[in-house]
Amino acid sequence: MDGSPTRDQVTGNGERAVVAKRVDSGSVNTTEIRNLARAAGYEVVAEVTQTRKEDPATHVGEGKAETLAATVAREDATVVVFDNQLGPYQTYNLGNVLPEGVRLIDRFRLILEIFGQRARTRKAQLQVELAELRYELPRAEAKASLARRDERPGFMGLGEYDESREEDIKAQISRIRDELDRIEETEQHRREQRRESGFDLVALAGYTNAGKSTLLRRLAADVNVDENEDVHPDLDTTAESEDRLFTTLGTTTRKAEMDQRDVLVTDTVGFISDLPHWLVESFKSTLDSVYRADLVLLVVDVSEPIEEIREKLVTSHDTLYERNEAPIVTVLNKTDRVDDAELREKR
Ligand SMILES: Nc1nc2c(ncn2[C@@H]2O[C@H](COP(=O)(O)OP(=O)(O)OP(=O)(O)O)[C@@H](O)[C@H]2O)c(=O)[nH]1
Ligand SMILES: [Mg+2]
Repeated sequence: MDGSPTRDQVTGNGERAVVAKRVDSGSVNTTEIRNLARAAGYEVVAEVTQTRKEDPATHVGEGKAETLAATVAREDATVVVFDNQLGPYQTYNLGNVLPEGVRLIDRFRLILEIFGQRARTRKAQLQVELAELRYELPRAEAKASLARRDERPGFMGLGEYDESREEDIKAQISRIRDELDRIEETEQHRREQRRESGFDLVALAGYTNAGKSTLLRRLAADVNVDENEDVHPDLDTTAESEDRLFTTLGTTTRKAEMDQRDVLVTDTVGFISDLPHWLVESFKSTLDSVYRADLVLLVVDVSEPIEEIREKLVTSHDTLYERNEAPIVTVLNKTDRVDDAELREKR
């Protein structure tokens, strides 16, 4: 039930999903989790929300869990997407309430599914794999320690107790880390070469769907990829834009048209709120192109409500905070969607 999907398992695919979300207080906003579910390929057919403190057994209250099950049955849904993080015990209990065969995933599993679908390069695939293993490790540890305590195999149907699984995960994590380290070294070397040949390195960062890839195409000159292949193996003729979360997963670097200086602009994966530390860490190789740039352009979608802009800026700065070495300049994007008065206010 809580098992990792295999690498080539296709998720989403128009499956009918019910979105669920609990908050401690205030009103519940499901816009982002719905967009994430859609980005993963699910059709969101209903939502179940609750404002109350977390129930240790079923996350939402017992009655709400029943409502959720009834909604899933009524809508003929096959997936429940929780915006909250679910513990292994809660996953197990909710699984018992839901109709047979319904999959239950949380926000992080969902983001991992999206990343898994978008991962094209070796580096992106390794990073997704690393994040999945890090997601699984504490769950394997919990299973093992509970099984040890109870001196019985298996923990309440959570699967066969197998201590070697834990060791296995740790070994895989360290193997992937080594490979990613080597990739990082190569990329660091490439950045140094580029600086030596006179390029300033500018990185586009910002919340997912802010318009980074669109801006890259605006800034970038046409580059003959073949001609530059040796020097710039990560040059790409396209940087896809779409009104969808996490369109971009890998990095794309292009030469920008500037009067005075030679600039290389890099587009990369977007930020999102409530990401656990291990997930951000897993994408360190990709985020390094931001952290190690000469200048970071932090792209903001100015057409959104001011509160949302503020929250997304906080998330972006949090993500950059620990590692970023470059100065940050905030860029207000999508200005065509607001009038002058609104723009002045948001500035
Ligand atoms: N109106 C308007 N729309 C824009 C502008 N810039 C981007 N968009 C739209 O916003 C959506 C997201 O743009 P992307 O460039 O894909 O955004 P991104 O930041 O690269 O998103 P991810 O790769 O998903 O993190 C697309 O539908 C774009 O067409 C702008 O200046 N004005
Ligand atoms: Mg993009």
